[in-house]
Amino acid sequence: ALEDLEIPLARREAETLFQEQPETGNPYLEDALLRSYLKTHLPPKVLEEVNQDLERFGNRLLTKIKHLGWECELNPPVFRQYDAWGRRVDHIVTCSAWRRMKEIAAEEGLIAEAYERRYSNWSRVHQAVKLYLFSSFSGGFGCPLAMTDGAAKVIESLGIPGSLKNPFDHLTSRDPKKFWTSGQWMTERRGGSDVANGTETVARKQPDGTYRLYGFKWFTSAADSDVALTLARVADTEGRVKQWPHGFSNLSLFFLKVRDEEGKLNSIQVQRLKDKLGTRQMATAELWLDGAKAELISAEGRGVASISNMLNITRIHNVIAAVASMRRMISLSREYACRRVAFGKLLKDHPLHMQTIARMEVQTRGAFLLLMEIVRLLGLAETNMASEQDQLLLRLLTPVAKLYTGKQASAVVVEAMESFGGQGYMEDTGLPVIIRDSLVLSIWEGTTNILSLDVLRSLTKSQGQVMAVFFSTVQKKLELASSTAKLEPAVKQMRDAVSGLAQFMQAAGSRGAETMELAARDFSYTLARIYAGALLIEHAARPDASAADISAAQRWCNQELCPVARALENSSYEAKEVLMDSALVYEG
Ligand code: UCC
Ligand code: FAD
Repeated sequence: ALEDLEIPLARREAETLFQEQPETGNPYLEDALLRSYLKTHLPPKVLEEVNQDLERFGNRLLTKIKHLGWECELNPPVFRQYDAWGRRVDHIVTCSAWRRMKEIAAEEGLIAEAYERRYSNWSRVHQAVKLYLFSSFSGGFGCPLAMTDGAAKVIESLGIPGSLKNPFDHLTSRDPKKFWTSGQWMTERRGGSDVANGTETVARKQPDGTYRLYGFKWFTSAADSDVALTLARVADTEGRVKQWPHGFSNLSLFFLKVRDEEGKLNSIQVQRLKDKLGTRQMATAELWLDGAKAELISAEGRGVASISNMLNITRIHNVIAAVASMRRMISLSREYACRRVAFGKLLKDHPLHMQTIARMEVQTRGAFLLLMEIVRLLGLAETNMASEQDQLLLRLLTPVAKLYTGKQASAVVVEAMESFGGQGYMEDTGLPVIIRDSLVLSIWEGTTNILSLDVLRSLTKSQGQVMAVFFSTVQKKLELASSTAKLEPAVKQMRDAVSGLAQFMQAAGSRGAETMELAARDFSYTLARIYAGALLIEHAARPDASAADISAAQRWCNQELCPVARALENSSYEAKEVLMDSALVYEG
């Protein structure tokens, strides 16, 4: 009888030993680097208002939006092809929380903020920071917002033509009833990187001047969106596709509404929804365009160049999502370390565990400052306050940051998962969602290699000028820090890396395009590490910098800052290595 009693007692005792869930607070108030960045850069009046807005928004995220985000994860979109009576409806059914996210995005001005420009050049920073805070709680809604921002940017850069005035107002509206989102349909089956050669969709001109599109779009995210920008080849009335001279990709850019006034699809059929590893809260569809009515919005044959305005914005949103996912995982991880005990003490009191999280923190800080630098430059460009140098730098740093932070996010979130032990691997903690959703960041909006080649494109386009701007900007930031004794070793490491990069540029210049193509990835990583290092040093050189700011700069600069220098020494970019790469990959 005594034994019988002991079992329930033991169980009762065990039931009090649940693992505690990490609870984080207002994400704005808990983000020391974000707050110190804003304090350093925003004019006082702007800071006062932005600070209030972000604190309020942080509370809203914590108390309302977070739960909606989780609902989106639990209720992913479903595809209903037929109604009960056998009629084809192709309905993508989204959950109420997803639809509520759209309303919240409008209410918070998550797109509007950037186009109203009430804080002039600082509006972009304000918008980006809100999106950054929103990202990890948004249940994937950051994706349609990225493309909406991109579409608004394209329309604005076209001077908001009369026919697009109404769509522009919808895309940038704060009214939840009026707010529209946009898709970006570029990828077809034959290729998502090589869009110019991969696009089979044709556009036939109609007597009223509009076009009808015929083709198959292989990946279309946020397929429940109201409108889309897409690419097609213009054909004549016989269906023959025009040939364009060199410099024209054959593709043109189109704007279309996904549904008509009655809610009927615009001669579009949904083939199916993609069965994705992550971003499952958001519908990515395969679409047949079967005569979809569309408006040509670029010069004929200039589709790729015209949609690049969208790409550069969505790539910045990708950086936002990458930094946000790292920040979220670290917030949870450091909080967990204050609750979980191992070997008789809290995880936070195990130096090796803290070192592991601190390394992630350093990566995240570098990525965060890179993000802020890009949106600062974008804000200047959009308010006619950017110098030519600023514009060149923005063009260069956008792909650099996208490719670098996409990879960082994958590494950091996986490392952070381990910091929860087995719990990190459990679905219902929500942690695997962050990991799955981060892994796509290096694929969509251009893969790492494609973005590395885009970095080279920006060099070619500026005839090398952009690198002169890069070097002088980094030098200036280092000079500002030269009187801070504690930063001396970091500044020295940076100067060595900068001269390694300069030597590489000189050597590569005499070797031709093949060397640069092989070096493109290492080169882009070099730019990312050196520029982020300069930003960390600049931030650490402020009079009110914290010890952590200084340490972050020192530690960042302790990593290999200039991978191209070593690779050049090892002859990694020589033609014989190309053959050896293939031999290695295909042996056996
Ligand atoms: O993946 C997608 C959506 C995912 C869901 C949304 C996620 C949102 C973010 C996350 C937040 C949570 S949409 C699909 C994305 N697809 C890509 O990114 C395509 C990847 N491929 C490329 O990026 C290629 O580099 C291409 C297609 C852009 C270009 O290939 P080409 O044919 O070799 O292009 P060219 O001939 O070099 O360039 C054509 C023109 C040139 O201008 P001109 O003729 O004046 O010299 C280029 O300078 O386009 C210009 N151009 C650019 N300009 C090309 N890229 C750019 C650029 N990035 N910025 C400015
Ligand atoms: P490929 O172009 O076939 O590339 C395969 C591999 O080859 C990649 O690793 C690439 O880096 C490498 N490669 C290709 N060319 C080169 C080269 N010249 N040098 C070196 N390496 C090279 N697209 C849209 O248009 N709209 C969307 O809404 C959308 N949503 C998406 C959602 C999800 C979840 C995913 C996963 C993708 C989505 N995409 C969308 C598609 C995405 O943009 C493409 O998958 C991506 O651009 C890569 O194209 P691809 O899949 O055709 O790969």
